[in-house]
Amino acid sequence: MFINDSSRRGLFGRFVAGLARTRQGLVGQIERLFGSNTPSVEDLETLEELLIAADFGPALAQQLMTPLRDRLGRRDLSSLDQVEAALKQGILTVLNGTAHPPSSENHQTRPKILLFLGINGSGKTTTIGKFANRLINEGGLVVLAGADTFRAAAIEQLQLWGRRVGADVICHQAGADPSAVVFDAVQAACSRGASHLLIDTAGRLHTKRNLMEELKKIQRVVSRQIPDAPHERILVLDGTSGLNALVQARHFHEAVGLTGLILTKLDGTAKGGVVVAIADQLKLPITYVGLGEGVDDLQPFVPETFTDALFARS
Ligand SMILES: Nc1nc2c(ncn2[C@@H]2O[C@H](COP(=O)(O)OP(=O)(O)OP(=O)(O)O)[C@@H](O)[C@H]2O)c(=O)[nH]1
Ligand SMILES: [Mg+2]
Repeated sequence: MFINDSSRRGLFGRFVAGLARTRQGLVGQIERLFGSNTPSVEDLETLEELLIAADFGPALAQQLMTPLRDRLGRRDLSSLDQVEAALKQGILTVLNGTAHPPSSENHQTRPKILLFLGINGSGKTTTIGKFANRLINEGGLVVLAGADTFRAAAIEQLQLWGRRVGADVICHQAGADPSAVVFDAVQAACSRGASHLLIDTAGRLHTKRNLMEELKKIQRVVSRQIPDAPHERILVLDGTSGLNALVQARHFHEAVGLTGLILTKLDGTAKGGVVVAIADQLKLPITYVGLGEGVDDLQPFVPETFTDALFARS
């Protein structure tokens, strides 16, 4: 996705608002800690605890602290600005160390097929609605597949999003075989000349073997119709579920080979450090983040914007 200067400024504002809780919890405390006095060894201990409390995870928190401790030892760390700059740099290095997401602009095949996965309530259906809206605003023709045939009202929820954003929805009755829905949806997307097919799946616990097998079956059905599809396999993670997200991601990655992650509900948590922990541990690209429930609240994840917004002064 091409992001010009003015949309980057808009993006920054959204990240500033969406990360308010994490910023208050983490950066607010850092300002109190280092605002008026020279950093001490004990202050750096407290900073490490703050990072852990914001869900950066103990290993990453320690890793981020190492350069700060070295600098303090060399008497080269004397102000809040220096502490923040060093921390920001460390976070950015981790975020920039992940794999690059597959480029959607250069994608030749139509339709491009994206499979959305995740545990119950992580935000899959909402994310699909918001994502479809983005694609349609960019001129795309989008079809949605209601392959969550399990949860009551899941099909209606997707249909509502379809009407709201202007996307066709292919679905069967509740209780139908999800693979059969997906088969029909691929046919429909091809015959309608759709640019994208977004597949909504039922929430599933990563520990349930049969449900993970069902995902593989969906994948097989799609790839039999279009050999290199599904082109993206995106895990939707609830940002408020903390480091649990790491365990989920590992299981889903093993089952389907994820191409990217979307973290939702960052607006609802003071533990936004989980974004950095996930990037550090999994090295999978975080493509978008959910910063609210509204149709415009799915935003591309730009590491620099994330870090700048995290440390923005009000
Ligand atoms: N604040 C906030 N709420 C969100 C965000 N994304 C999703 N939600 C809310 O999270 C709840 C669950 O979202 P769904 O999209 O239904 O989640 P799901 O993964 O499809 O759930 P199942 O299909 O039951 O597994 C809804 O109330 C959404 O409005 C977000 O980025 N921020
Ligand atoms: Mg759903």
